[in-house]
Parts: sequence; C-alpha cells; structure tokens
Amino acid sequence: MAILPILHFPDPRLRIKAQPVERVDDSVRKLVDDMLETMYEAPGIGLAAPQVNVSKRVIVIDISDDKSSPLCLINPEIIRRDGIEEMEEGCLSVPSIFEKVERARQVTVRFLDRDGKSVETAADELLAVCIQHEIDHLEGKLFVDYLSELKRQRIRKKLDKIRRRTM
Ligand code: GNR
Ligand code: NI
Repeated sequence: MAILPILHFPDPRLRIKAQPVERVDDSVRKLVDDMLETMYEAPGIGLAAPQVNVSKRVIVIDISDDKSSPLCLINPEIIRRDGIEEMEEGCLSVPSIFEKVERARQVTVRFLDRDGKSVETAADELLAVCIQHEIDHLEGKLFVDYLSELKRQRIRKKLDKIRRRTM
C-alpha cells in the first residue's frame, strides 16, 4: 500500500475528465487500496482518482468514524436523483475551505465493485452528498465551481497565502 500525493486547486490536472475502467483487475484493486490508505491518512471521507493524478473513474468513500465501512465505486453513474439539500462541504483538494453547496437529497447510483460486479444502491444524507462530490471530480468539477466567482477568487488567494507560508 502507498500514500499518494493529493493535487490542490487550481491545479489544471483536476479539470481532466476521467476515463472509464475497462476491466477491474489487480492493478485497479491496488489503486483502490492506495486511495483508501491515502483517504484515511488525510483524513477524509472520500477520494476520487483524479485527486491523486490518476485519470480513471474510480472513487473510494468511508463515512464511518472508525474506518469500518470502506466503499469503492468504479465507473459510477447516478441513475436517479430526488429532492434538494444544502450541506457544508470541504475537499482534500481545496484544503481549509468549507462552504455550503446544494445537491440532490437522495441518489441511486450504479457502479462496479472491486470484483467487477455491477451494484445498484440508494443513498441519502452525507453519503449521497459524498457520492455526488466524488462523481463531480471524475468530470473535472470541484465544489468551489458552485460558488460565486468572487468567493472562488478569495479561495484562490487564501490557498496561495497558505502555500507561500509552507513553501
Ligand atoms: O473529506 C471530505 N469531506 C467532505 C465533507 C462534506 C462533503 C464532501 C466531502 S468529500 C471530502 C474528501 C474529498 O475531497 N473528496 O473528494
Ligand atoms: Ni473533493
């Protein structure tokens, strides 16, 4: 297992649309394990492959408090959305920024699991938000894209300042 470096906004590599996984093989399972380790170490509740500079449609999620519920979603597709909900979001690629974003309240998602088996599951609350946030990453989209240009500009400046301090 390995901890992978996480790309930060406004890195243009976060904007690349990720490619579908053609076959769930050992190399994909190794990526999933490395992503889980990276997510737990960060720590975060989700991670999408483009955040670790891998342009594949792979996401991992664990919203439990004790690392007890790792999920891996390969080639995920939202096939149903219901309702609207607003939640405060953060992102490992936009560190130290938290803002409210509007999402679907409930989603049904279809994906391949780590054995390559097709699975369909419904999610709500934090899990639904996280699934939508991670699938956005696969499209090159970040939660700051839902904010105003002014807010995004302020976030860019704040992150620049943090980077200058730590470089
Ligand atoms: O760790 C994370 N927390 C979080 C909180 C609210 C909404 C979404 C998230 S996902 C984020 C990890 C991350 O950046 N995943 O891409
Ligand atoms: Ni994120």
